[in-house]
Amino acid sequence: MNKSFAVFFWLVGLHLQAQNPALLPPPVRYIAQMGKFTITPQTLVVYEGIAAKEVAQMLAERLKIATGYALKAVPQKLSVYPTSTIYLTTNRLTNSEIGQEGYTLQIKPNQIWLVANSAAGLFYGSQTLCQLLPPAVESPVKTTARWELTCAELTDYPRFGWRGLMLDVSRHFFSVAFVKRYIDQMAKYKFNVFHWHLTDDQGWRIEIKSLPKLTQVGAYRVPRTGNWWTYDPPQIGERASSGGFYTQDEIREVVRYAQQRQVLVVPEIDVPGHSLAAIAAYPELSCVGKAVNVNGGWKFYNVEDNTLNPANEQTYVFLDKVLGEVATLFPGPYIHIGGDECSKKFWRECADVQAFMKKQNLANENQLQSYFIKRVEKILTNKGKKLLGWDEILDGGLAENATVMSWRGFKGGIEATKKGRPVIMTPEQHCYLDLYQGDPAAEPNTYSRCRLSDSYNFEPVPTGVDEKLILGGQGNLWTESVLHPRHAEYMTWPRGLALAEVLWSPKTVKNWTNFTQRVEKQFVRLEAAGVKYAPSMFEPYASLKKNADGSTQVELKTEIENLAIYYSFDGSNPDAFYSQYAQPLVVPKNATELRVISYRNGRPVGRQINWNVADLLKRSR
Ligand code: TNX
Repeated sequence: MNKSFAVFFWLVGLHLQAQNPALLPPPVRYIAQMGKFTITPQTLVVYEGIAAKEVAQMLAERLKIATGYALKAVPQKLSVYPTSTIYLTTNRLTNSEIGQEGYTLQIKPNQIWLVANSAAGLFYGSQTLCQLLPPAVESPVKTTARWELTCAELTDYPRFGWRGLMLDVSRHFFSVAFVKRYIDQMAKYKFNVFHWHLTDDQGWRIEIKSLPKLTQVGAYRVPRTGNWWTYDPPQIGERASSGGFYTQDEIREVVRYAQQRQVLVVPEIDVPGHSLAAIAAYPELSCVGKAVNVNGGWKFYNVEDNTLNPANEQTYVFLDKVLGEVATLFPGPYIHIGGDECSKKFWRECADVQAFMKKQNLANENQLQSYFIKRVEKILTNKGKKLLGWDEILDGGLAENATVMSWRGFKGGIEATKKGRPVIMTPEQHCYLDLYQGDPAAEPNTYSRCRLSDSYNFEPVPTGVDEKLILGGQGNLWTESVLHPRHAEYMTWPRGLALAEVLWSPKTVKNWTNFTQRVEKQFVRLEAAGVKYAPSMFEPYASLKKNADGSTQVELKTEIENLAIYYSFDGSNPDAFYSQYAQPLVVPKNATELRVISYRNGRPVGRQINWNVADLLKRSR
């Protein structure tokens, strides 16, 4: 090749690379091309195949809202369309590589071709298409922008079939409107499972028509605000005025809404433990049989009996009714039955339960729990549903067809795969969205730690495990300390972005620095959509460094690279004219406060963090 030609192609290559989009999750393949496609008031969305209709209409609607153009989705009729047409089709030959959820996207100057084998593939392709447009496309109202897409060819499909987020609506109740908004956000990042934690000790949130007290009594508790587990129990005469539940119509509405966004809703009815709200409604279901209050965040574990009595036939009658109604409301194959953290204390102390165990030849309470779960599995099988449970369902012997959700690390999941059972990995150290994501001094009260990088470093398939048995993974938002919907968003994003990428994209694309750059671009989109996110990845976090001479120094780090940290010990607010952190700090004598802030390119990023020095020095490490 002629030398100047080579230089020309090298320059073109550089140019295309520079335009590489910030897709999150990144696709399997993206090849940029010359030229641009522009959305104009005349742009048509054309669909071919019945599966494409709803997705095309949703895409047209979304583009219409953002651009203000009267965009329409129309069925394929003519063979030639005006310039600027977006075609969605399931009727064309695609490569077998993309499977049921994949798609190919060809963006040319006058046409976009989105081709898939199913509505799901088209839906994910249209999410990608929107991410290739300016952030203004996220806005819920008309905005101005250059509605251009760089020409490109993409091939994309997910690594895992189960890409979930769980929302706990028991500890704190969240409205239907918020749940839909949450599902909307999930769908943009190609999550496809919404695990709805509907019952727990702190509230029963789903209407069961044959057991009305479950929501009349079980959905409400006395109101409390502050730090969970420190609250006062109900005072005499105090009304249980805080809570709520979803009617069956509302449940159906959410299920339909999720379906349109290719999201499977998996309901959880948490038994035999975590059942205090049900027992508050029907006290005869517990071994102790005593009247109890729905818990509102005061200590009760092993004090009040929150477990269903597995020796009482009425328990199974109850479950048959509950799961019968749940099964008709949720068309998906799975019902999650919890199974976690069941206290065995009340079973141990109950004469009826002990006699029952003897009769059934059950050697211990774990075997009794396993007996219980197996009976629940029978109930579900009769209703055409599959049992899913937390890894405690392994204790005492796994039910025959169960799927296991591994939360106490990977251990339970690995054990289940050895029995040939499918697993969803959701280990707390990577997937718990309720834990601290930054330094506790800057974050709302919670416990333990799961930083953005911890979520990003999640690898769902442990070495030596059969990959086929790992259905995928999931982030779990427990809401003991999440009272406000904005806070639920703050806890979910950006850790949800990390999980979206881990669960969708090929393992080979993993690159932390590149990921954080794309996260920053998504922050702009989240802002455009009005969704709250945590800026914690910019902020310093402190740990103590013990020196050989017995002295202690404060070490500061940030999750993302190349930030300058400025600090003060004098109680004033540092900026870029203060000392810059370079090495672990010796706390000056009599200093009571350490204040720090991150800068990049001369501008502050993230929030200022203030530590009380005495508290900081109490940290073990
Ligand atoms: C453990 S994870 C629980 C939940 C809590 C969560 C808090 C699991 C199956 N059980 O009940 O909300 O920890 O992080």
